[in-house]
Amino acid sequence: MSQIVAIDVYGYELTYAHGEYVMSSGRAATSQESTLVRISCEDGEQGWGEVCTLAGTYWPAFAGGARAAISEFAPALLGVDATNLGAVHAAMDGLLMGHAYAKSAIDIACWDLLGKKAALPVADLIGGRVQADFPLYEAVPLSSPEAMADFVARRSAAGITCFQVKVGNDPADDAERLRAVAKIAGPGTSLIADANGGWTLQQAVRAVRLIDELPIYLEQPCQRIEDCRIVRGLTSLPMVMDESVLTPRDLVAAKADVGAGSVNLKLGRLGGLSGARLMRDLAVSLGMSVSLEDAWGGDVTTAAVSHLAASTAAADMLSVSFFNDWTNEHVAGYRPRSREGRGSAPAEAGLGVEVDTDRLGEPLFSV
Ligand code: 0XW
Ligand code: MG
Repeated sequence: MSQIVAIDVYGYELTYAHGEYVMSSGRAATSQESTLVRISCEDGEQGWGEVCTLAGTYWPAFAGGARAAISEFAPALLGVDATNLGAVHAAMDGLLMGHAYAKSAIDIACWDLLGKKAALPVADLIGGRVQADFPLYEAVPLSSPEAMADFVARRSAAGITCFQVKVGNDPADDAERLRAVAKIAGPGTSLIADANGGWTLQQAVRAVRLIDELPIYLEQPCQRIEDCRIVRGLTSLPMVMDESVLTPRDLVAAKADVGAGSVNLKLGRLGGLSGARLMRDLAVSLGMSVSLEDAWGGDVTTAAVSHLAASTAAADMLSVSFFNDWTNEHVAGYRPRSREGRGSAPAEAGLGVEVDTDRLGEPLFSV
């Protein structure tokens, strides 16, 4: 039992480590607004969570929305037992429907707290540590074929063996991008072409005709799940579903209707570690592999993702990202830290990272 007595909400800026981050449909940014929450309990225990939405056009969420939603339900969390995740979600859901991304930060902080109380790393609480370490992927910002091939060459030299290649603009140009990257990628490297739903159905039909022979996965070619199903029917490329999977029902549809063999699970879209663990276990039981991450984030997000990945069997995992390698600002001493393209989860209790509040300034607000 750890009754919540205070919630502090901090904002900070995360700049992209490789210049400009570009996705389909002209979505581009050099920095993102992230939100950290600290939950304090009457027994002196504290937990940290983070949510970073990737601007306001990646999914229906934005930094100001996360902060407004948290300020809405935070008062209802005072007095709630932070180690009782069911009670925590009931308190939030009782005030606000949806807004899974805002709830995600609170959920992660409560898992951190529960782990500290139990003196166990979060990985031990959400399935058990089954991987000591795991390979990390990095996204290749959408650019010219040459610049994208150059990114892959540079980051391959740093030990990265999986790349998510951003596409989803003109299909002929995208095919050039993918060919350039496939040419430079080593034999042990996996490539995932992620259109982020940027192709119309007609564009996606043209695209798969041009890229069908390449050794790549195809992620979320179109926005609508029914368009992805049509595209899957026209290509032999293995498919990954991302943006359109929000619920267990969507996940079953991704497998049964679309024919996707993998799903990209993001903490913020699923209400935190609780929702992501549920979807991870469901995906694995459906025979699908999973990509594990969030939309964006810093050290705290990376720590949460590391525990989810460490508790997922290697055979069930398609990819994992450590966003603290993609961003320059480190609120927890740049931990967890990747090594030669591989990540691992901290061994300490909870998330296993210490946030340095001196790096954050004053909270945006507290309840
Ligand atoms: C959310 N993203 C756009 C950020 C990272 O590049 C992962 C990615 C995705 O869509 O999978
Ligand atoms: Mg994606």
